[in-house]
Amino acid sequence: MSQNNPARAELVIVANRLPVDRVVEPDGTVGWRRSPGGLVAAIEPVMRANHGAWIGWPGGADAQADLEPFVEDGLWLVPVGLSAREVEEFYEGFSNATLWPLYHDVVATPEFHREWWDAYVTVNRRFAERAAEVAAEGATVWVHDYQMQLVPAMLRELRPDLRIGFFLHIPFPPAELFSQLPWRRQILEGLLGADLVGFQLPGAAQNFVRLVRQRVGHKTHRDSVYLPDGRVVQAGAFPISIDTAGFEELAATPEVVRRAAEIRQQLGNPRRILLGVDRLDYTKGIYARLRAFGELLSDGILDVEDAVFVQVATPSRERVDQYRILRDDIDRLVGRINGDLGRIGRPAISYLHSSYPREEMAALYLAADIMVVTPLRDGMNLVAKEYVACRLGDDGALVLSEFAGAADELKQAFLINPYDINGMKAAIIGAMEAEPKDLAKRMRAMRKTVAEHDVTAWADRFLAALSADLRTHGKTVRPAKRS
Ligand code: ADQ
Repeated sequence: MSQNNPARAELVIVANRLPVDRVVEPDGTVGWRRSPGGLVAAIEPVMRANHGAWIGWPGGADAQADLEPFVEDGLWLVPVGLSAREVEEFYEGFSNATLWPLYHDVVATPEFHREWWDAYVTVNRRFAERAAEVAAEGATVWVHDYQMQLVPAMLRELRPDLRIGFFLHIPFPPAELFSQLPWRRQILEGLLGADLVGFQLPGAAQNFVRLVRQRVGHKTHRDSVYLPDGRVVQAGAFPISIDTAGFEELAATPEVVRRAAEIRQQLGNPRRILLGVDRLDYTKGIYARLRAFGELLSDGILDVEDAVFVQVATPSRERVDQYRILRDDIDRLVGRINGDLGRIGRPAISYLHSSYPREEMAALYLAADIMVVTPLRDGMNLVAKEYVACRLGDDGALVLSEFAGAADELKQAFLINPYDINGMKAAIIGAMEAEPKDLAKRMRAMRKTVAEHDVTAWADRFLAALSADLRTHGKTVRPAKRS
């Protein structure tokens, strides 16, 4: 495919990032490396079945970079470049310092800057124009996440023939918070360009429909919005999931089992291993969780001989101020807890910034007796589901925040309020002291949930709902072939 004479795709994915990273080799040649991620795994099969195209930013700051579409490992990828200023204003600014905190309960203060908004509009338009070039007549376009909320309406204006779906991976806030946004109406109108607007939870869909009624003035009934031109926009909940079978398989391999035993040994064979795995993000509740663990040690309820906390925290968005501050705060807290409460060869917290391959993640999940997932607000939280999928022996315990989307499905977890440190301490001890029979009952139920609702089912369900109303469209999207 060339830019001037494009072949057209029947299914087009629009997301902020391409599923590959652009790497410049020492000799100056540009190459691509697959970036691991749930979204690629979810969408890849359906993309292959439909000869789909994926539009996204390849990373880096060079709007003029080599932006010819290309095929990588059978996937048709269409890069959209961003200038250094756009990375700052659209990505780090409006996406990650305005929308991200606003949509996560304002746990950090969102910043509102008019130049950032202008960049958001410009970049969304570029993505919409690219999608309009690439999509075949009557094709389906699936737009993803908070960075791209204006794309649906911009694209509909360019290509009214398309079927357009939008899925938000993060929470959608209640009207009381969303209404702070100076550009609230434009965002709602942007989303209304889609035929189907999907959220992680039913409450988020309700927030959206209520806001549309209040702020845009359209008629609504339940999850439907009736536009003056006769078009109907459907909202709904489509809780995302993981490649459950893939994790189950990994957790059963002798290498992963061996590695899990090795991790235990390297940690000094403590009676209990607690584990946290998160992007280093202030929404994930890492600080309060480690504080709770530190207090259990300083109160004398736990001893470093009994329990070690492994916290994997992958640095992210490091150019955004709030993230730098958080990293410093957690570094200091871990230093203090280890300094005050650790012993030689026995740190209280094993703190790791690395990014790991899936095999190592599975080994960590297998090694952990208690998985501690305590976000202050989280769209879903895939880590909780990955842990459950790996517990083939129906053992282990999940301590889970009520404010993670995953809590809606994983009801048998030890549910906590992440703002309540004493409650969190009690839940950790409760999980540690629970009878194996109780743990097995809980884990069995949760494993059943993640086995029945995996990521392929999620993508199929969304795309089926998107092609459900065929009054004006003769085409449907083929479901992914199950292997
Ligand atoms: P995230 O905020 O990134 O996702 P999460 O759902 O937990 O959060 O997904 C993180 C993913 O990264 C998991 O698959 C995990 O295994 C992986 N990961 C984390 N640390 C890693 C490390 N050190 N090495 C390797 N892999 C690591 C956003 C929303 C979530 C929503 C997802 C999907 O914020 O609420 O669940 O999108 O919609």
